Amino acid sequence: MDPLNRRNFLGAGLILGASTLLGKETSQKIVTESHEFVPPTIAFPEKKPLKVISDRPPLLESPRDIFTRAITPNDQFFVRWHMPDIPTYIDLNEFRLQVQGAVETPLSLSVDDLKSKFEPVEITSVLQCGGNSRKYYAATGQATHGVQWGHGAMGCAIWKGVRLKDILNRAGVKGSARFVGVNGLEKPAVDETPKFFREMEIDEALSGEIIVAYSMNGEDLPYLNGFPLRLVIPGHFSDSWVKMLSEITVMDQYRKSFFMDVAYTVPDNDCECVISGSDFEYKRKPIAVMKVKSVIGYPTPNTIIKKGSRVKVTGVAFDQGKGIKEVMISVDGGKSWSPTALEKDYGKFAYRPWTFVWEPKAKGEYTIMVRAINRIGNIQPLPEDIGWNAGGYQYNAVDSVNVKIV
Ligand SMILES: Nc1nc2c(c(=O)[nH]1)N[C@H]1C(S)=C(S)[C@@H](COP(=O)(O)O)O[C@H]1N2
Ligand SMILES: [Mo]
Repeated sequence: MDPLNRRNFLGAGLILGASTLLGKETSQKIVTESHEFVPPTIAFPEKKPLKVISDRPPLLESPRDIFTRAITPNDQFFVRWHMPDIPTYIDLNEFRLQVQGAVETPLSLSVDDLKSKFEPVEITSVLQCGGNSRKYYAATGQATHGVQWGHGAMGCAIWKGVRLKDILNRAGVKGSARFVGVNGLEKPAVDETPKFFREMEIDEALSGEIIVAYSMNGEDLPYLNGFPLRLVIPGHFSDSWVKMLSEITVMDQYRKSFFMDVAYTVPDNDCECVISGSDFEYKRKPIAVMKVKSVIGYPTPNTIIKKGSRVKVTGVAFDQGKGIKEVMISVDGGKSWSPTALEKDYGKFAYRPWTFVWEPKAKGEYTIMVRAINRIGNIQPLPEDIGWNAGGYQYNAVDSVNVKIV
C-alpha cells in the first residue's frame, strides 16, 4: 500500500476519516460562484505590485512564484489588516511601547530602548494567516466565509528583536497575572467596531519564544507589516502577531472580545471540523499552531513547457516547528509519488525549500501535486479529505498545479 494513503499516518490534529463525515449527501455549498474573482495587481507604499483583495483595509496577496524562495522579500510580503485607519507615519522620537496592567513597574519603551537595553534575538519564521488558502475549500465543494485568499497569505522572514519575556520581566509581572493582552496603533472606522485586541496566557507570554521584532530581513519593518514593532510567535498562525504593537497589558482576567472569541476559532473537537454547511454554533477554540503544509512555487498553474525540458519543480514546506521529514511529489495526478530533495535548513520554524527535477517524456496535460510529512508523522490530507470549519481556517490540503507539455 502506498504509505501516503494510509490513514494511520494521520497524526494528532489531522483529519481522521473526514471524507466519510463530509460525504456528498451532507456537504452544502454556502457560496456558489460561477467565475473566480481576479484581484487587480497594484503597488502599495514599500511594496512591489501585489494582488489587491481589498484596499481598505489593505489585503495584499503574494504571488505564487514567491514560493521558489526560502525567504520572502519585504516588498512582496503579503499584508492583512482588519481596520481601515492605519497610521502612515510614525515618529520614533514619540513612539513608545507601553507595558502596563498587573506589573510592578509600568514601562514606556522607545525602539531605541529595545535595541540598546535588551538582549537581541533573531529567528527565521513563517508568518501565515489562519485564513491562508481559504479559497481552496470552495474547490472541494465546501466554500467558507471570509477573505478568499489563495496560498499567498503567508511568507517567511528573518525577525530580529527582543524576547517578550525579557520585557515582561523588566516590568515585573505580579503574581495575580494570568493573561497578556496586545494591541496596535490602528483605529476602527467607527467606535462601535471592536478593536483588534489579542490575548495569550501568561505562561505563553513568558515562554521565551515570542519576540517583539523591530527588524524584518535586516531592515525596518515595512509600515504595512507593522513598523516599528510587531509580535512574532513562531509556529503559530499570525492572528496574534500584532503589528504596530503599542500596548502590552498584563491582566488578571481574560477579556472577552470579538477577535478572540468569534474570529480565528475552529470547532473544539479532535478534527477541528464539522460537516460543511452545518450549524455554525459549535463550541469554539482559537486556532493556534500551524499544520504541516507544502506549496508549489514553480511551475505556476497553466505553465506551458517544451517537451524534453528539465523542469526544476520548486516549493516550500513547513509545519509548527517539529520539522519537515519528507516532501513527496506526484506528476501523474496522485497515482505515484516520489521524494523531492530537501534543500537548506533555515531552522525549525522556517520554510524548508524542496526541489525535484522532472523530465516529462510525452506531450499532454499534467497535474503536479506535493505532500509534506513532518517529523511527528503529520501528513497533509488530500483535498477531498480535509475537514471543514465555517471560518475556512487552517487549510493545508495537498497542493496541485496543472501544466501543459507541448
Ligand atoms: N495591529 C494589527 N496586527 C495584526 C493584524 C491587525 O489587523 N492589526 N492582523 C493579524 C493577522 S490576522 C495577520 S494574518 C497578520 C498579517 O501580517 P502581515 O500583514 O505582516 O502579513 O497580522 C496580524 N497582526
Ligand atoms: Mo490573519
